[in-house]
Amino acid sequence: MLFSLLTAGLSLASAVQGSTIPKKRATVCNGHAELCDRSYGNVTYIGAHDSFAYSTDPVALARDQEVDVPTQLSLGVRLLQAQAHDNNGVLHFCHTSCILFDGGTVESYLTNVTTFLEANPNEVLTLLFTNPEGQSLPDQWAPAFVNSGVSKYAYVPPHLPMKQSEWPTLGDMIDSGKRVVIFLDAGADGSDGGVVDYILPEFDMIWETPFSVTDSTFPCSVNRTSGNLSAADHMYMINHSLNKDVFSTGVIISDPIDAPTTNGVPSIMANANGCAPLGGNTYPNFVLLDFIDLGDAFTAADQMNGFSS
Ligand SMILES: *[C@@H]1O[C@H](CO)[C@@H](O)[C@H](O)[C@H]1NC(C)=O
Ligand SMILES: *[C@@H]1O[C@H](CO)[C@@H](O)[C@H](O)[C@H]1NC(C)=O
Ligand SMILES: *[C@@H]1O[C@H](CO)[C@@H](O)[C@H](O)[C@H]1NC(C)=O
Ligand SMILES: *[C@@H]1O[C@H](CO)[C@@H](O)[C@H](O)[C@H]1NC(C)=O
Ligand SMILES: CC(=O)N[C@H]1CO[C@H](CO)[C@@H](O)[C@@H]1O
Repeated sequence: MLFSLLTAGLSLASAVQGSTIPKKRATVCNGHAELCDRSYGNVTYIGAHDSFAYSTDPVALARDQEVDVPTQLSLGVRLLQAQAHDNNGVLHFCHTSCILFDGGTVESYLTNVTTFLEANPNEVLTLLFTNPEGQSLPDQWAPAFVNSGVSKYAYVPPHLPMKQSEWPTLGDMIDSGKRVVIFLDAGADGSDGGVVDYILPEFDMIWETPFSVTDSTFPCSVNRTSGNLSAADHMYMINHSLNKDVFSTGVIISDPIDAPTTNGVPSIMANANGCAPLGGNTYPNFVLLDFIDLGDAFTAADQMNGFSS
């Protein structure tokens, strides 16, 4: 009797203790212990421009990458950019048009993202997609996020817009499991027929430098922005890819020949330092690059995040 009371007491004690043990906290976030206590809005991430448009074929002019999305992620890319178009009633990632470069369905692309998230539980990832045709968020975008499994990781902010300083820490995002931040350039305000709480309006919270740049000095300006937050209260992205004007025809393509220099530390740091005064004296949150496997972008990101060895 005494014995069973004792064991009952013990199991009650351990049950009570079990419920009060704090949830295991992430100790390494996006590869660095220091990042666990850092706000999502105070980290520099490397992004892959047109991430789906990869090809090893040098004559595939519509390509912007030469390694696939799983490889980009394994190299350290933590923002994936892609442009979506309707292809016979299904949302596909395509470059300008699906005839030029069809990267397959958004849902199959996102399934690769889920595979990465499941295998890498201590990583925070940003998805920045463009919606040039104004496809419906509830009817076209949300099913791709739900069916692929990405939506269960999607972070929903407590209010909109979020200032750069208001984002949670990477540690909090990882602990909560809500570690994917999803931005859309157009339609997330409901203008394309409805909102989805985890699909966020990009330009209200992120400004961008000009795109289709052909000047290798990358002069900085606040090119695309919207909403009521100041430039300093926005996060910001530098579009650091150098394009070539083919035979001065006005047709621009991204050029892998320049990529090792463009994606090198001096070129990225010069651009970042040129933009910092416009961004409240902080480094860019996102550095968007072509041909992510060339150059040394991750060293530049480490430097901006304060990890230079
Ligand atoms: C998704 O992953 C598979 C292999 O794991 C790969 O063949 C495919 O190209 C990937 N898709 C993209 C868009 O990278
Ligand atoms: C943004 O940059 C594009 C070229 O990339 C240019 O055509 C446009 O005028 C710029 N807009 C603003 C507001 O700076
Ligand atoms: C900006 O603020 C005004 C006044 O508070 C509000 O009516 C408007 O909706 C805001 N715009 C955005 C884009 O948040
Ligand atoms: C993060 O904060 C530090 C310290 O204020 C700053 O030097 C750095 O530029 C910030 N990085 C970003 C991306 O905001
Ligand atoms: C050249 C370049 O990288 N341009 C891109 C800048 O970023 C926006 C994404 O928001 C893309 O639409 C541009 O293609």
